[in-house]
Amino acid sequence: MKQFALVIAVMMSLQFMNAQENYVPTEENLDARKWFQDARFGLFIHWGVYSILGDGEWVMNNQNIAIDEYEKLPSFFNPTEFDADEWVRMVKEAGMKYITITSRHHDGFSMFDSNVTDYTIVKKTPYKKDVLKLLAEACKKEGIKLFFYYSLLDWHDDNYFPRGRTGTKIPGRSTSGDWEKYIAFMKAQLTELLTNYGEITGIWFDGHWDQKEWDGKRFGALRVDWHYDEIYKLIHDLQPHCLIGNNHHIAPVKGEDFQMFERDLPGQNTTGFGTDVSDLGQLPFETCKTINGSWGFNLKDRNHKTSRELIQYLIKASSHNSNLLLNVGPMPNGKIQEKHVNSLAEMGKWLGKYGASIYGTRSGPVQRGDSIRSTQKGKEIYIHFLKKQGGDVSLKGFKAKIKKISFFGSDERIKYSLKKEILRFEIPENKYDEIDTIVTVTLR
Ligand code: JFZ
Repeated sequence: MKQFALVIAVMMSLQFMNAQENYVPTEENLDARKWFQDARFGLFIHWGVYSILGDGEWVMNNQNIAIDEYEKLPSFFNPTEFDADEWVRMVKEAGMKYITITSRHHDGFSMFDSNVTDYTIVKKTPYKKDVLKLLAEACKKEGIKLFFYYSLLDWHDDNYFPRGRTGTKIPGRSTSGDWEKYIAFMKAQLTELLTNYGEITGIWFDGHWDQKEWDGKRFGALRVDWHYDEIYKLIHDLQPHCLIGNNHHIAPVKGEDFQMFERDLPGQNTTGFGTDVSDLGQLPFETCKTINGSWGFNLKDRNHKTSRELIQYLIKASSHNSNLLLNVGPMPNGKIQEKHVNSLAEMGKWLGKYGASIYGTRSGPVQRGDSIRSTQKGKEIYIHFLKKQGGDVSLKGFKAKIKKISFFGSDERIKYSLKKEILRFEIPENKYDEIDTIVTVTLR
């Protein structure tokens, strides 16, 4: 019986996954993965015509806005204050190395010039400009890498049929459609995105889960074939280095280049819909997180995290061997709310001082829940103390041979003892930092 289930599972995965089975990443791709892991920190941008309503990017679904009503939104999307250079400057000052921006979200509206649909920022808004093009140019000038978020799920397109689990109460959705045409449409758009905007460092897919059976508790089988084999191959053929990630919350699918986590650190599943620990793969990790509680602009969301919380989250992500993709939802005028701009500037200031303990590091050997995390780069181990605790520290299970210990950025040595794999030293009261007390252990 068990074997039978396994055979069925394998058949299903073959039928529905159709991964890029023979995918061998190119040299360029492996280099890009290394760059990605070293970068550690990027900006996520959720921006679309939904921003006008100030109620998040799911507003069409959450308020059940009919197709023909929603189609009025583009006619008043006019972000006259948008300044791509200003966004990129902000990103640089925050110490971020890349941007991932929504090229098309679940509402199906393209924030770029496309020849395969009229439902685009260029054809339907008074603004008329291709904001992705403007951003791509600004990024290129400043050496910031660019990723495009691309939704597989579409609440607007007739050919997104069969319908998924979401958007079922949106009035005006067609009752028939041609799935293969929808796949062809996505391929055409991805070709545009990977042809007209110079070097694109990655594509960030989302929406896979819309086509999974759901019994209110658990996801079941997938109902469609996403043709990942063809889509992933197309991307890698156009730009071999391009890093493919998919927010499907399952183990990596062949053809992908990084594994992403949503509102959760790798190995944790506090949201309940996150990736199972058993599905952690070998690819570079990225976790995405909001500054308040929303991805798209939400006028009433006051749940802003403090810069201390955000910095500590970045440290935790790095200690989990993961990047942090931190989100902002720009306003319909093209500005990013001041509170978020300020928090990013604070993070940048911190990274300006302590960046060596984050950039280019991998997970370190000492991890104690929320209070002590560590990162490592070569012979340097950075132990991050995130909470104030008694002056004497003792860390069990420390196996490496030590050359010296000091506070980050200082030559002054800290006295320590290392016996039976227990590392002991003292952090004096005046050395405690409210955000992060970093002790550098240099190995022999
Ligand atoms: C997705 C998007 O729906 C959301 O708008 C945002 O872009 C975020 C980064 O990614 O969020 C999800 C992902 C998975 C589920 C729901 C929302 N899910 O499994 O039900």
